[in-house]
Amino acid sequence: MKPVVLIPTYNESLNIVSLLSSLENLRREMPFRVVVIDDNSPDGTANIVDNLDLDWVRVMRRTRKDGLGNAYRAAITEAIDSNQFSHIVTMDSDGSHRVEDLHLMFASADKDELSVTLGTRWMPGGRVVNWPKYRQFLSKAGTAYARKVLGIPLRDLTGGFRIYSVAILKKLKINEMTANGYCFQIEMAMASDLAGAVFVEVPITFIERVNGLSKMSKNIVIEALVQTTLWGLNRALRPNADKLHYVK
Ligand SMILES: Nc1nc2c(ncn2[C@@H]2O[C@H](COP(=O)(O)OP(=O)(O)O)[C@@H](O)[C@H]2O)c(=O)[nH]1
Ligand SMILES: [Mg+2]
Repeated sequence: MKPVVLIPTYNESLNIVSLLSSLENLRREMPFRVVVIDDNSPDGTANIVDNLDLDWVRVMRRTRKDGLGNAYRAAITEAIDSNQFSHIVTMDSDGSHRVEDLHLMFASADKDELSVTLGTRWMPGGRVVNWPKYRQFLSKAGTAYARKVLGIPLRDLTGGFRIYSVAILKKLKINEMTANGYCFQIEMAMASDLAGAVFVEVPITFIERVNGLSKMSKNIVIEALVQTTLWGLNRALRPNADKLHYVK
């Protein structure tokens, strides 16, 4: 495997150094590279990473806060086009996604050419720690709704801790995707499903951040609800149209 780990950041100066240091330990077993995708964080996250001067970490500097979906799509496209990687990992920067779980996820990721490995909270063995009740509700309800409306039998559709094989990503029309908040994760799962992904769900422990602020907002929840409903209606009214839209 030749993985690259993509880590989006917005004002994560208090979290990014310790995450990179944990990842450095895991690199002894799996020498992946890292791209930090920073939206010009006012707290200087990008400079902090550059000053660490790690030859396995690169910062993709973007000009302004432009949403998780746009940040990921830019980095995913660049990683695919570089032809250097076999797998792309997506991971939060705030310590919620544990490096020890990534270790377990790597073990599942090379089993199938078209694999998508999902870090999953809502399955036996999965847990959340210190997450407020309303966030747990939003996450569970969001997955349950998307699962029902889109007919994708997965247990954590909004989670962002994943490993995609580059082979499955190459089948997708990434530029046709528009979801920008956390429903980016739902859109990626839906498109991968349409492209014939082999999903593997790995239980993870999600730990609420200790430092810095969540970027979750009401608009992000509304976007997810509206988008998922529209995707579901589209799917019911025009079967196969979404496959043409998302799959090359
Ligand atoms: N580059 C970039 N990263 C973002 C943006 N919004 C959120 N993130 C990052 O995405 C990850 C998840 O966001 P977070 O605020 O922790 O969301 P929560 O865990 O759902 O509360 C963190 O690493 C954030 O820094 C954005 O607009 N641009
Ligand atoms: Mg978080």
